Amino acid sequence: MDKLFDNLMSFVQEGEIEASITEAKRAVEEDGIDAVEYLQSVLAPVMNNLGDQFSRMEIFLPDLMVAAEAADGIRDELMQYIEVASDAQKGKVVIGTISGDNHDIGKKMVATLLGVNGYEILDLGTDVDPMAFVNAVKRDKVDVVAMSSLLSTSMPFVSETIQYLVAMGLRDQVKVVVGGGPVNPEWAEEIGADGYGHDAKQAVDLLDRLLA
Ligand code: B12
Repeated sequence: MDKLFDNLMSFVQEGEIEASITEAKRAVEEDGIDAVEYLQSVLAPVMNNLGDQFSRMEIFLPDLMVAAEAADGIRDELMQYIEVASDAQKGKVVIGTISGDNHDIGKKMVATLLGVNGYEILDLGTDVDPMAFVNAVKRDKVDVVAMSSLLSTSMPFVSETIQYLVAMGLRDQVKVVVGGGPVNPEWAEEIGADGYGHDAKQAVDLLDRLLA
């Protein structure tokens, strides 16, 4: 995986979006790497590494935007190799990135992996208003509300969503799970969520456990 990480990292750092996508495709087709494994073990670490570089001010926002475009392109390209479960019977999940937050790379990865593992996914996108999650519980009878928050400034809206669910008598009908950079298990417990997932794989394990 180290070689694949280095390959992808160098293309992304050079801002070579097309070459990044071609490299991901090559890894799957020629090296025989499983597409989901590539997303989890190559693309995610590359993005996280770039995040660290951004924090140290070694790279800047335009670099991140190019990286995000490459990540989106790679995910779209690799979808053709990923078998989404046609009998999505494990449960229905509404997922979204909370109000004020437009980060969606990780959220899409979680949605993809849950879909692959037999969950029906209703993806509300990014910058999702708390009431939109509440409405999905009311209207669409979802089993799980999954909220992603990458910005500390948006975290209060995650908590607000749970408070609305409680106030409207809907909290007992659904499981609520949370994830994203600044989120941790202690905070998840504090705001009354049912669980926290550190990555997309953990999200699947968490839902399997909660809905068992
Ligand atoms: C890419 C990126 C961007 C891209 C986003 C593109 C896109 N379409 O998503 C762009 C360039 C647009 C961007 C913009 C901004 N960003 Co930004 N960004 C990042 C970066 C580098 C990577 C995020 C990412 O995609 N990681 C890879 C994915 C795979 O990981 P992930 O998102 O964490 O998701 C995994 C897990 O967290 C988990 N997970 C995620 N969601 C969920 C949900 C559930 C339910 C579960 C169970 C699990 C789960 O599973 C995922 C898959 O494994 C992070 C740094 C970092 N290390 O996180 C900063 C970061 C999140 N950004 C940051 C900031 C400040 C911003 C801006 C405000 C910058 C600015 N000054 O304008 C804007 C905000 C715009 C907005 N309103 O949202 C800060 C946030 C700080 C904070 N704690 O509040 C970070 C941490 C950078 C930093 N160190 O300062 N950003």
